[in-house]
Amino acid sequence: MTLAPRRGLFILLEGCDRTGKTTQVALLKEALSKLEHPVTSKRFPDRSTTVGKAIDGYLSSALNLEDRAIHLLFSANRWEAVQEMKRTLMEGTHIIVDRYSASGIAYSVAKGLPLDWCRDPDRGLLRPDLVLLLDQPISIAANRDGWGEERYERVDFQERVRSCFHDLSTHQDWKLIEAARDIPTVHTDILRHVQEAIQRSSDPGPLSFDLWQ
Ligand code: 2DT
Repeated sequence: MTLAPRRGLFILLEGCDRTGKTTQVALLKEALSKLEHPVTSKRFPDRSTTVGKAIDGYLSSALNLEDRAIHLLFSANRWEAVQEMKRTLMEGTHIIVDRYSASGIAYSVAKGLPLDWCRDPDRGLLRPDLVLLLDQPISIAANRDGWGEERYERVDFQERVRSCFHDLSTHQDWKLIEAARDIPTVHTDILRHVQEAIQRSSDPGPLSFDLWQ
């Protein structure tokens, strides 16, 4: 009898714009690969799908959509990835994800949409095993080169997104990562949390399709 492999962990990095998520996802992936953990990464929005192309048009301001319509497209973009993510995790590969449902909620709540309404379309999605919230004062991000090029890069808006991330994190066991430090220090901190999670979950149990439930 062949035993099924121990399933992979769904590791999520969240945070406001320019908190270094993309850099940290790449470093974490490299570090876990070196430690011989099967690992892959993914980011949302996934702009490669039909839904993702519409989202990309919206983000680059080529397309205008109602706030609720774009919110539902972001959610659909996560739902359409579920089967592929499930397969990858069940094969024993960890997935490091750059943004997910919390971004969906935080950015739409920052536009003024009600929290419950924002959460509803994502109810029952695959739940992450570990959430790392990269956090820093918005003034630090706003001093980075190129700030203001993206649709959402405005200080007042990002302040509201940050505050929503904080509200979401208080109800859950998220790890708050102080992102205003040098890249290797932040990486070491993240890797420590991830290694602890991997060690803790010698048997991570079945996948949970109960996000926000
Ligand atoms: P990147 O710059 O990280 O590609 O993000 N966003 C993202 C939402 O408004 N809702 C969502 O559900 C997700 C996943 C955050 C592009 C922008 O899209 C926002 C920034």
